[in-house]
Amino acid sequence: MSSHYHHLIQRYRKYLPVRQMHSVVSLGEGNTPLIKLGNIARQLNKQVDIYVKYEALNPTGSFKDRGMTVAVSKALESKSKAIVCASTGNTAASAAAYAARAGLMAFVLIPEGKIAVGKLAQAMMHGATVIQITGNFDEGMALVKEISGQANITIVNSINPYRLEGQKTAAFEIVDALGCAPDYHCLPVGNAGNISACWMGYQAYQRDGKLATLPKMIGYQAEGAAPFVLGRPISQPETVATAIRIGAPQSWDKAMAAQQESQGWFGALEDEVILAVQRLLAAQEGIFCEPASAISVAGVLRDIHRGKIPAGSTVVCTLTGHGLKDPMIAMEQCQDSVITIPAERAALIALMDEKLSQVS
Ligand code: AN7
Repeated sequence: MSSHYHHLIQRYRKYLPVRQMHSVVSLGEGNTPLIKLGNIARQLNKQVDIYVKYEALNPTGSFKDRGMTVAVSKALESKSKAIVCASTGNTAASAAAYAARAGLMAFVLIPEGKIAVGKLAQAMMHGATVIQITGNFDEGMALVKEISGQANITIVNSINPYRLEGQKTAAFEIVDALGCAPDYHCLPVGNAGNISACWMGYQAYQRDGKLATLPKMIGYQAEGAAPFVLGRPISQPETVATAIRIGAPQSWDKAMAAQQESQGWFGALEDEVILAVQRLLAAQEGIFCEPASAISVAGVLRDIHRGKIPAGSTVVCTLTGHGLKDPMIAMEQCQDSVITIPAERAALIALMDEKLSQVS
């Protein structure tokens, strides 16, 4: 491997189904930081090492780019003219960007009024045909599946196997960074592609002799959109975490297998808890992720508290998307945090003195 990082297909080509390096469509995805929590971890009543895999630092701000680079490279190889997906937002943003890069058309179906504004802006700026449907993600997904088989159009949802192939590289990077697998790998679960992909990655490394023990895979869902916790799909998912507002996950069997084979579990968290932990990560760790991502840390904190995750454990939480994706939800939570003063020295000093006196 060259010391200069290019992209994940090059770094992990041995494990990926891409053979023609010249047709790779890349924006420099992967190689995201694994950050150890400090202030939050110190406040626990147990010693647990919690790392976050900050997938927000992918080119379009979410983990989707890992899968999209492979899926779009393969679409180009197979002479597709267009890509299509249903999306709660991040897949649409990623598909739009990689299509722009590849010179392909992108059609993205989004649930009307239920996607974060940053994601919508991305899809629009990258020139995708943005199609709002008067229905939720699951209905959009069903529609996309109905048009599968159309000549020259490639579906880039995670039912496209190349998406999961690319996304499994997150597990490789975690093992490469830690030198082993974590004891627990916790992820938000929507369509359930990512938890399935990471499990594939750990298994591939184990087969290759790079890993002695596998992690337990833990999937967290929002209370109003928790089909894995209920054990069946639901028709009206609802949550503030619009990214994972999904009731009929496409990778059901794969995710179930990951949980069962790894002896992990699924859990559900309330919207208020998700938002509180989103704020906690931002305010106490300097890490800004979107609500859907915060659920992984929210779940871990709860399961440490409940004793399901014991002292001495090493935990990795995937922070799947950037906080900037959803500025509205962030602003709503911090309504009163901007202070207006006259542009005068005395007013500024008075304010700073007051604030400083509150901490000492
Ligand atoms: C930030 O963009 O499904 O369980 O259409 O955007 O692999 O679906 C997004 C999912 C977690 C869940 N966190 O991952 C889409 C879409 C964020 C996400 C998930 C998504 P999967």
